[in-house]
Amino acid sequence: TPTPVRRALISVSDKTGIVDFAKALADKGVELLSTGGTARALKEAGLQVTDVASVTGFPEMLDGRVKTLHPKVHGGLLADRSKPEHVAALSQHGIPEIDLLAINLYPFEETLLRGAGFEACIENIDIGGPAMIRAAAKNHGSVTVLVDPADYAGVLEELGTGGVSAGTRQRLAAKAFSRTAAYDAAISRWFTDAVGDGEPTWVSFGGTLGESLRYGENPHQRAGFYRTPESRPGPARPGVATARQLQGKALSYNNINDTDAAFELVAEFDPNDAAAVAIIKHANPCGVATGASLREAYELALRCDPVSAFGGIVALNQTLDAEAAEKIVEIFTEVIVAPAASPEAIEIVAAKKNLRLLVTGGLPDPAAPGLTVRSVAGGLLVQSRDNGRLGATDLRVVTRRAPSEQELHDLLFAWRVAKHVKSNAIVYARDGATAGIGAGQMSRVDSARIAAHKSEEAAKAAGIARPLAEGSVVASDAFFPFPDGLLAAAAAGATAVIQPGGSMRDEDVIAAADEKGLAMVFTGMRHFRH
Ligand code: 93A
Repeated sequence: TPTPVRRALISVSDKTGIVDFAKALADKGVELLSTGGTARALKEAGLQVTDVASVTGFPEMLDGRVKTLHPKVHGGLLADRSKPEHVAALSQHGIPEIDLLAINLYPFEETLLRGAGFEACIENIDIGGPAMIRAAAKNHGSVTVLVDPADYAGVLEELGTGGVSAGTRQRLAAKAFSRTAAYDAAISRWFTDAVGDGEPTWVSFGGTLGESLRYGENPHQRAGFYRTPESRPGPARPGVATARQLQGKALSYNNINDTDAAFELVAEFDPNDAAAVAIIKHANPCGVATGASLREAYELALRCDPVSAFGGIVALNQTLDAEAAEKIVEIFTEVIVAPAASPEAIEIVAAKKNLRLLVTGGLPDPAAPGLTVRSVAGGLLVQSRDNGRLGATDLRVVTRRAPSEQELHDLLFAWRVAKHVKSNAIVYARDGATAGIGAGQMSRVDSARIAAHKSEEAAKAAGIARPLAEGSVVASDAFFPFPDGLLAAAAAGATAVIQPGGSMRDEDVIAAADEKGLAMVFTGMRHFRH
């Protein structure tokens, strides 16, 4: 049912169209309440207006910070007229019903855009206005809320036919909540930025500036890189672009995507424990290894799949040094990313003009919270980041044989790598280095076989008599639905297994492992990645 309007509260910073609107309301017999500046403008136009201060019994105070924040105002906006108790409470406390709120907020965004200083921006954060908007919008069953002068005319028209319809009140309430949400988003973006570490950023009000990229995943696709507002150079944080490019060609869409995958992976390994290197192609690792030095780790990572590593992305968990740089530049590499680089290393890389060298200032924390976003037809999929991490005490031994200390070490290494391999992921590892990786297959047993095949090829290329996977351990990002995948891993020479467990046929899989003399641990955690 349409609600009549007997009393309206008008409080606007942007006075566009307000005198005409208020006049039209007064002509319909609507009583006008208003705040200081608005009341003055309306009185000057010859309208009869009640000051809010005379309703609340308080003067506007604290430079106007407190004008409408009072039960006499909020009671009138929030009382549900269909509830007799609400109506009774208003009359008991002498609170006037407010049927319509016409309002717009202190011009925070405009103040920001004209380049005002911190204090001026703070002073232009409206508190009472959003409170009233939200009160009126919540109570749209009884109250009409107008946050946009463009809506004045339509409401006047409806008032001419007896009242504002429920549909209009709802639509206006939705618009009102959108307005307060956008207003607060603008404040939070600016504030977060203002209290940051002082670097100029790319943030412009209303969004972030995108850097256009030459093309997308393929040359016929257009692309850009849009930084999140909090993204600025500084210590690496997950989900935040902090890298500085020291040299090389402009980064492509695929470079950025792959470099991100490479660096997130290598960050799994504490630089204080060991040097670690990951080589990435198409967002999957070709090889990952830890070592006594970056050079050693790089050589071991490269050994895992030297053919695929051609044109890859190399990520390091420690400062790039000359010894590692010398080795890395021997083959064609697209990007090197590291927390830092020594002057000698920078000089060595400089000989390869196109090679992109990125330094980040630190490593992202794999355990940190955050969000990932992906687009699908019709919307966005958002999820919390896969920040799951396990230690030895989180593992449950399910076989007769428990893993040896060395196996346990390698199992955890393989598990950390598997988290960063597209599903279905199978990772063989030995002595802190991957020995065969099977990625992105629709069947787990295929991934196990591909990883084994790669370990044979890698051994041949390195002149090693037996496949790298022999005597290795194996990680599976999700449970083995049947024993076949596990048997394929056993056939490849794996001696221990890490996997989530939880299959209907866990018993069969465990029995197969026992039969082959394998040690197996369950993580209770899955690491799908698509
Ligand atoms: O300073 S406030 O945060 N505190 C209040 O209690 C309050 N009530 C209304 N800002 C408040 N307002 C805002 O004042 C309104 O949102 C509107 O933008 C402005 C209108 O002030 P005036 O009528 O004095 O020009």
